[in-house]
Amino acid sequence: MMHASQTETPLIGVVMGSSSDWDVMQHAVAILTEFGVAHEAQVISAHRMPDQMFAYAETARARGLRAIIAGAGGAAHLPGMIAAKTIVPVLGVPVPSKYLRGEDSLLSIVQMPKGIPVATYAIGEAGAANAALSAIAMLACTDDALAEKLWAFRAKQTQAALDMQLPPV
Ligand code: RP5
Repeated sequence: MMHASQTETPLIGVVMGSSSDWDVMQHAVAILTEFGVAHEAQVISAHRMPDQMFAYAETARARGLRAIIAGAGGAAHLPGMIAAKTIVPVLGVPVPSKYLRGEDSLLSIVQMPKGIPVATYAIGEAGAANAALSAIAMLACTDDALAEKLWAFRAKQTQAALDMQLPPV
């Protein structure tokens, strides 16, 4: 059964190789939701449903997607193979794996051949959230309201760091 969710006319696609990736990839969706960016999220497996993966990539640009956040674990070929079939920017998120803790995912995603880029993020939750923030930054190049939201997000984060207290020694 495919996990799928969608807000109206998605600008950002979030795809992942398995529903087991959701624990990590939900952090990308949470950021997109927080910023009010129209998005869709679904399971697309490079190895278990390659035809659907290619169809997704081939139709992405015509459907209006401006970036695709793709997360996968282990032999994480999903971001690279989507990138091979579309010119929509692909942001790859390495999902932690059971045996190699995501180092396999990271290397599978990051080491792309020259000519087919995948922007690769940190392993896990930070990578998923940052991929969404990068996608938002791309949209903010031509969307002043979104740029303001991004600056407000940064300011809030800065204030939180300024307010941090350490326990007495
Ligand atoms: C990858 O295999 C998925 O992205 C997932 O991270 C990993 C394990 O998938 P499941 O066996 O949990 O479905 O394709």
